[in-house]
Amino acid sequence: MFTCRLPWWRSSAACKPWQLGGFLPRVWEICQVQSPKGISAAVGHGQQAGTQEKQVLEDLEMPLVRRETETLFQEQPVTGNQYLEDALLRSYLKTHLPPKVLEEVNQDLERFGNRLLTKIQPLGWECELNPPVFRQYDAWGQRVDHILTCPAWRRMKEIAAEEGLIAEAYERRHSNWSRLHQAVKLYLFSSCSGGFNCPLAMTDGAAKVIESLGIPGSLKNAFEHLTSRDPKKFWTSGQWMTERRGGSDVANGTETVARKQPDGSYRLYGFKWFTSAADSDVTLTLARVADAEGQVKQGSSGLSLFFLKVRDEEGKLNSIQVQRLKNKLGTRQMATAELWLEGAQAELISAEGRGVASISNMLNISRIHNVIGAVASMRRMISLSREYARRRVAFGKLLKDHPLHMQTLARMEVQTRGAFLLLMEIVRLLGLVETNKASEGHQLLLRLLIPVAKLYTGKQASAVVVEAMESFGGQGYMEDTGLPGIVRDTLVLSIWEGTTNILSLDVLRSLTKSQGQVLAVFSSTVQKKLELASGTGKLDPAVKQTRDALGGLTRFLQAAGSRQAVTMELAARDFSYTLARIYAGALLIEHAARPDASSADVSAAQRWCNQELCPVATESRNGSYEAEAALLDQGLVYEGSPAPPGRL
Ligand code: UCC
Repeated sequence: MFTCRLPWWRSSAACKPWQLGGFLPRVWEICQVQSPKGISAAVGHGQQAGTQEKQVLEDLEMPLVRRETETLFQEQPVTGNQYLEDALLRSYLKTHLPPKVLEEVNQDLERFGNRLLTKIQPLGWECELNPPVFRQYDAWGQRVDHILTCPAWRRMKEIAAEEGLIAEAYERRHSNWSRLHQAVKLYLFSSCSGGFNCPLAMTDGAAKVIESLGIPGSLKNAFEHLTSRDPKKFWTSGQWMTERRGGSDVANGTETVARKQPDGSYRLYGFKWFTSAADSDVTLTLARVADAEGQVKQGSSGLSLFFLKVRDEEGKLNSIQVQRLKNKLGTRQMATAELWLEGAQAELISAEGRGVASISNMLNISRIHNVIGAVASMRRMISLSREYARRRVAFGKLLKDHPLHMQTLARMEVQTRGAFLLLMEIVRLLGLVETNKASEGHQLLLRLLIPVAKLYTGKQASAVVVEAMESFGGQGYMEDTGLPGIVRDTLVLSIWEGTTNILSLDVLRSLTKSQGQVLAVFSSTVQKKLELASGTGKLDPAVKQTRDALGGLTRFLQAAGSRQAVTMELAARDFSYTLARIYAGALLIEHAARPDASSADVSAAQRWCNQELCPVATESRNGSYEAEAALLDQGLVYEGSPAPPGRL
């Protein structure tokens, strides 16, 4: 038996003799050969294949106990440059980017794809193997509170700077396409980042908050660090929002108090229950400013936003104590800590009482990163499943020749395509907003689509990666394949940055705040996309299904005014799913209506639109929400009374 330090999926270079350290080249040869059922040898090994085949046959002729080593290996899926292998991504860029931008972006992504494959994936795996360690005391009993991260994690930070994974969005060298360029790089980086995508999400959010404040003088230096391409200068940021009393209900859960100092700065006192990437350099956090009598205002309007450095120049914590690191289901590569703020020096950066509104700029960016992570996980798992299906034999033929297996992969692909196009749409809109090219309609649409995409893709990704894991059979459940790690890290995507229900309520918030305008823009944008695709023959049924769904949505909304608030709340999740499905359907149709669209593009649009596109109308017609409201009213839900069929 041997164990390869890198799992096969992390790098196409896995199992190469120079990475197996002391293992014999013989092991390498055998690990690359055919299965006895006749799968072709790996491409590119040409002449070697004959010798290897001979060796396998010789081995197989021996009794099992005498075989030099085991030959009945599972076939290892090997993927290449993830940019070059992503047909949808490439066709999207080709369709939307102006030629000059496309040329530059294409070059950068191809190079980055190679770097990811050869250098970054192995580092990501090192991060998996070496999670952070918390050392509270030194050998002499002194409290030190050190969070020790591995060299690969620290190298990821340097790479993030070198690649401009934050900088790209703020330099704006491709004008409104800069955000999209950055998002695509993050999408490629995400599933081999060893969890470093998390601090980057918050760093981007912090830079965004500072930029939206007009980069005040006191934060200029921080902004330069957060958006730097210089690894020595680059800072990451945390986002300390969650306290013991509430992760979702920030307004009522935040107990941290800010006391003003004679020099105008503040000192923060409180306890932060979840602080992701606690090794970050700086953070944004919420607190209640105490008045002269030490009193604070409760609720949302009592919250203000603060910026603080986690450590001083000498690396000493800023009056912060680390209580412990969290023991999480996933994202174990990243240190999430419980922190006591014991007078941490901080700067007030929002107007007093406008903390939630100010930090929502950060939330919206980190929610987009969440979408990036979701789409990236789905894409990664499907690439691997597809590769595996090309190599693995069951019942006498390759998995790819089993119709039921391929139907499962195709369904996952359709989900991933819809999610990918939603992501591209959001970052396209964000790019317009950030370069003052957006209309009011674009801004409203962006406000609506961020929570919609976050909640929908978070759920989709969890389902898709679990399904993809199953497509490997028992192998998918084995830790050293790396697949369970992807699954674990994906499951958090429906939780952090706002759960599905909280995001569904945020969708309603955007509707109320804009007095319904967000939906008017949503509807007209979908209609425009459908008009462009009308009359293309194959897509006509999909166009009709989407139009019908839009009609159902409109009728639901027309009746909404007469409904009780509780009914609208009960409909919030289905309503958000409806928006996601209709909009993604329109995007898939638009993409499939291009003159050079592939048959896969057309088929994805057709399949997507074959699903229930307007669940909120169906449920509403069935009277589900009223029935659930009545059950709630009578307290029956708590007594285990079943919800209407098919609903959770
Ligand atoms: O989990 C966390 C870190 C994890 C690591 C991150 C990595 C992710 C990337 C992954 C990469 C793969 S940090 C914790 C995350 N916590 C949350 O997301 C909080 C969830 N809760 C909510 O979102 C709630 O809806 C709250 C906290 C926003 C509700 O607060 P309030 O105060 O009760 O809400 P209000 O009163 O409705 O809103 C206050 C103001 C309003 O503005 P004004 O006063 O002008 O009317 C709202 O319109 O804030 C505005 N506002 C927003 N504006 C609220 N939400 C938004 C929004 N999303 N966009 C714009």
